[in-house]
Amino acid sequence: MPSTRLGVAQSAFVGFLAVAMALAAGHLVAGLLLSPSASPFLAVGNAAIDRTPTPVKNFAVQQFGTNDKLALLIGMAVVIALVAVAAGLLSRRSPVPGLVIVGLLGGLGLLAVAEQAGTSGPTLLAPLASLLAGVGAFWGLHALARSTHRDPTPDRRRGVPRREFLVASGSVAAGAALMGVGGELLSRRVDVAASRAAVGPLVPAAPSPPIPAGAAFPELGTPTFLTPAAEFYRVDVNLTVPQLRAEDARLRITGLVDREIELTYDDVRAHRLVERPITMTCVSNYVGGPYVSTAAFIGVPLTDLLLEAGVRPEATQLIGRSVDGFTIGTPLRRVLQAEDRAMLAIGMNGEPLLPEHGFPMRTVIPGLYGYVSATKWVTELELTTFDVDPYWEQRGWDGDPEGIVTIKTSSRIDAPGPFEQVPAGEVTFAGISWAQTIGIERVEISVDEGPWEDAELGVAVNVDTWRMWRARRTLDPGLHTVTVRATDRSGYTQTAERVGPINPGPDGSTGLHSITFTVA
Ligand SMILES: Nc1nc2c(c(=O)[nH]1)N[C@H]1C(S)=C(S)[C@@H](COP(=O)(O)O)O[C@H]1N2
Ligand SMILES: [Mo]
Repeated sequence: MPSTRLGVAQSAFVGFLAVAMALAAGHLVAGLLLSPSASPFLAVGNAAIDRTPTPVKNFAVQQFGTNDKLALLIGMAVVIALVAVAAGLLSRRSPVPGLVIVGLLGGLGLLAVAEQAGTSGPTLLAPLASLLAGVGAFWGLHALARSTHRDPTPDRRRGVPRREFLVASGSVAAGAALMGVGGELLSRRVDVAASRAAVGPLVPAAPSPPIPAGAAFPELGTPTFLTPAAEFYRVDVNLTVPQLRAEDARLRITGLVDREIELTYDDVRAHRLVERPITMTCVSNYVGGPYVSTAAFIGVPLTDLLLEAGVRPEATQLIGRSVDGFTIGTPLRRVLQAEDRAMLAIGMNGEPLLPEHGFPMRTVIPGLYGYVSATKWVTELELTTFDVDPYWEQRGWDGDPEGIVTIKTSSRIDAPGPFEQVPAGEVTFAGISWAQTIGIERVEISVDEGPWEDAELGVAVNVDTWRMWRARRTLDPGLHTVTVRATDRSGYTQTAERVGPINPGPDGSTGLHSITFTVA
C-alpha cells in the first residue's frame, strides 16, 4: 500500500533544490543585466545590512572585521537553506505550502531589489526570474516525486520513475550550479582591471617627498609607513565591490553653486594633481584596533573644484554621493580648512585606486573619520546646508555635525603582541600614534602601571599621518603589562576613560591601549 506522503529526505530535497534554482536564476539574470546588486540573494543581504541596528553592525565589524560581509552571506545562506528544507518538509502531502513559501521568498527578493536606489524596470527581471524559477522547480520536482510515489511497484523492476526523479533533480542541481557560476562570471564582465591598467602612471604636479628612513620601524613590528593598497583597511556597506570603469565615471558638482559642473575621469586627471600621505581612520575602530592605514593619496584639491563651480555663501555642508547609495556629509568649513590636502583622490601609493577603495574616484579629507569625509566611488558632490541628512544620520547616528567628525588622538602597541613571550633581557616596544591635522608631540609608555616615560618617536612625515614610536626596557622574567598614551601638539593627552566606538553616537573610541606579555 503506497503512502500518500513523500519521504522526509525527498521532500526536503525538493524544497532545497527549488530554492537553489531560484537563487541561481536570479544571480544569472542579474549578471546578464550587469547589475550584480539585482541578484535577489545579494539584494536581501543589502536590505538586511540596511536594517541592522547600528550597534549590531558595529559589533559585526568588530567580530568579523573585513569578513563581516562573508559572515553575513554565509549566515543568510544557512537560514535560506533551512527555510527551503522546511518548505519541502511541509509539502509531503500537497505542494501548496511549499509553493507559498517559495513564492514568499521570491517576493522578498523582489521587494529587496525594488527598494534599491536607482532600480530600473529591467533590473526587476532578476528577482522575477528567480521567483518563477523557484516556483516552477518546486512544482515540477514535487509532481515528479509524487508520481514516483503513487506508482511505486510496477516500475520497480525497470526503476523508471525513481530514476526519472533522480535525473530531473540532478539536472536541476547541475543547472543551478551552472547558472550561479555563470551569473557570477557575467557580473564581473565589466572589466575594471583593464580600465585600471589603462589609466597608466599618475604624475602629480606636486609629488610628496619620499618617506624618510626612520619614519617607521617595521623591523620592530610596526606597520610600514605607507600601507600597501591591498592591505589598507576596508570598511563599506557593500556585499560586492562596485565595479566602475574610469571611462564611464562622471563627477557632478551640484547644489548651492554658481554653475553645476560635470567632469569625466580624464577631466579630473587633467587638473593639477597633488600627492599627500594621509592616515585614514574609521570611527568603528576600537582602542588598539586595525581600522587605521596610511597611503600617499594623489588627487585634485577639492578647493580647486569648488572654486570652479563657485560655492554660494549659504552652503555649509558638502555631501558626497556614491553608486552604492551611501552619502557622506562633511562640514564645508572642515573641507576649506584642510586646504590642498582635502582631495578628490584618484591614486594611492602611485597607482590608481583599487576597486575596493573607490576606483575610479573618491574623496579623502585629513583629520575626519571616513564616514564623514571619504566617499568611495563618488559620483556627485552636492553643496547644501545641514538640513540634509546623510546616510548614517538617517540611521540614527544623529550627532553634532561639527563636533563628532574629528579623529581622536590615539595610539596603539604593535610589539610585543598580546600574550607574546619575549626572550629574557631587553624588551623592545613599538607601535603607532596619530593626531591628524594636529601632529603628535609625545608618546609615553607605562610598564606594570609604573611612571609614564617617554618613548622615542619616529621621524615625522606630516601632521596628517601617523607617527611611529619605540622604546626599550630591561624587565624581570614573568608577566608584564605595558600601556601607551599619546599627547598631540594642541597639548591634549589621551584620556584613560574607556569608551567604545559607538557611545551611542559614532564619536570614536577613547581609552588607552594595554598589552600583557611574558618575559622568558
Ligand atoms: N560609497 C561609500 N563610501 C564610503 C563608505 C561606504 O560604505 N560607501 N564607507 C566609509 C567608511 S565608514 C570609511 S571608514 C571609509 C573607509 O575607506 P577605505 O575602505 O578605503 O579604507 O570609507 C567611507 N566611504
Ligand atoms: Mo568608517
